[in-house]
Amino acid sequence: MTDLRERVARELERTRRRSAVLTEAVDDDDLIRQHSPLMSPLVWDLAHIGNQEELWLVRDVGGRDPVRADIDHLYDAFRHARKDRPALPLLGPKEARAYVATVRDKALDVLDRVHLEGRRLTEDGFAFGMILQHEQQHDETMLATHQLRAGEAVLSAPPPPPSTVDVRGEVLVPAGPFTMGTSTEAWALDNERPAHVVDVPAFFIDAAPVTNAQYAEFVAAGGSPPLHWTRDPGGWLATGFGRTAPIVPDAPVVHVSFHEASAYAAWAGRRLPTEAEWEKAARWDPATGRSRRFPWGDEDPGPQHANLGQRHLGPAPVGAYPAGASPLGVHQLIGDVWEWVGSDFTGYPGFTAFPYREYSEVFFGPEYKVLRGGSFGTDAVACRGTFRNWDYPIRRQIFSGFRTARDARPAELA
Ligand code: AVJ
Ligand code: FE
Repeated sequence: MTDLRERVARELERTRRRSAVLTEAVDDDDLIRQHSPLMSPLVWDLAHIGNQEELWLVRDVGGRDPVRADIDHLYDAFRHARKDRPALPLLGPKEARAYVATVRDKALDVLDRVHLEGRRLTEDGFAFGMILQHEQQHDETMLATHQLRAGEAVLSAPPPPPSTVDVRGEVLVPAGPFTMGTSTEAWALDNERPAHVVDVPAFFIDAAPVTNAQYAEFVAAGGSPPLHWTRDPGGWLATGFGRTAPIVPDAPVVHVSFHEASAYAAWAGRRLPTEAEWEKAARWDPATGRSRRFPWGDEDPGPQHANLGQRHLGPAPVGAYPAGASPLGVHQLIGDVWEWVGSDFTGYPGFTAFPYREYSEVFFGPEYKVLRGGSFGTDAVACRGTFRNWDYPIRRQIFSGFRTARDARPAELA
């Protein structure tokens, strides 16, 4: 139990340091400005992180008095669209920093004192895990805002590791049932639950995400370039976080929409994997028939497994993470780029919203497509083999790429 509380406190602290980097890298004027109508001002994300922490940990779990009930409406994502947020009477940079620090002190006090057992919201520290993942999700959103921001580079990180193995072609995933989703992962969110068996016909899936070089061929054949690409006499350039350089041919393509990903797949005579196919490729262990937490097994992600956590500011080349491959030899399913799959965002059989409908359920339906596996901008705590992200199919400001798949033909299975 103390272990759990210590782990939560450590992760809250580590995550807050990242939020601080993302909001201290720019000046006050930049923090309150809107860098794209698709995104909130960074100072909105910061206070919203604190407001969610106040609502769930201080008020609900802790039963404490509100810190700032008067500002709840400003930071309710359903009350004001992102494009309207700059015009709101938001907390300024100094006030927002003081607010999140006050809330954090109270949340840590709640963490020290609250009984975690006997209430589903706090069992295994769920509410703390949810709020931690919420902040990490906004850290990725803020990173996407940085990517859209014009001007000098303000963030830096070492380059991703080089490729060490040759990864190419496709992998056969044999037909049969597998367990999709989870009923046991303590901090899994409602849309990942419950575990259920899905029978998946045999299919082939790319051993790696589609690369810049592969995607550039599609662009040459009439496809749309990804966001942040510009043409140069010598080839394509990509701008990342204020730095422009030639595209890395063997790195996964990033900043493509679902529509562009689908068009590429059709051009290549293939299709996007379904969500069930993606998860079977990522979790199914052919030796035991069991579904694992990650492609490499049940161990939490380490730097040897996957490009996660904003350690690097871009995807690593294909073949950079052999230790993260699945038993069947599918690479880089976790980290690098979110992967569009060909499925709508819907609830699994037996889904129940928890702890609030607005996290997932209100987004179920055909308007949203699913992305899997996390990106270089996703924290390891907010990324699992079962984790589901979603967005509108036209969106490409997120760190989105894809891989392709196809049905297996009977003659290929003999
Ligand atoms: C899961 C990334 C689609 O950013 O809209 C953050 C996460 N939900 N605050 C989003 C989320 C509420 C969500 N995504
Ligand atoms: Fe949020």
